Amino acid sequence: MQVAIALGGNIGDTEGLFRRAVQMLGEGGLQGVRVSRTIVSTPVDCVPGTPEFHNAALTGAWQGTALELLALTQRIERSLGRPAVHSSRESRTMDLDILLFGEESLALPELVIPHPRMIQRRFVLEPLAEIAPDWHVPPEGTTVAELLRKLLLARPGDKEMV
Ligand code: PH2
Ligand code: MG
Ligand code: MG
Repeated sequence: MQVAIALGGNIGDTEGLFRRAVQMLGEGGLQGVRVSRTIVSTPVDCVPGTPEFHNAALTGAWQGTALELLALTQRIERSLGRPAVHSSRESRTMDLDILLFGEESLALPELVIPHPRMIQRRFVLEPLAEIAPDWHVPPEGTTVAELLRKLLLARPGDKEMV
């Protein structure tokens, strides 16, 4: 299955940590990985004073289940210094969010795909559009490029991203 994952972090050597995460995903079985450029983005839904984030996206081919991929991403987050229990509003060394799993939709207690907030987040869609503009995002099947275009039209003055 072709999968897409978002990378984010705002503590430490984020570029080095991203490289390490990509390497560990490959070692964990993700094949044919393609990684976007990294962007610098203003924190969204975080407490005032939160440092700016680095964000990127990657795609690859995964042979296992979505939950097996989730287990791998969580293991990598922890080994790169993120506590097991962690609020989404806190700073972090490494956040790996599964965005897309083919064109499947999934709603389990521990994993919802497509990632519920991805279509509102420029820091997700912009890197993803660089490597996977034509991916059809369920449930409507709108492409990533089109979702990004709509987001930018809806929020022309958005200063979310530097
Ligand atoms: N991640 C969050 C909350 N806010 N803001 C930016 N700019 N980048 C992120 O990766 C991010 C965020 C929760 O995962
Ligand atoms: Mg996240
Ligand atoms: Mg996360």
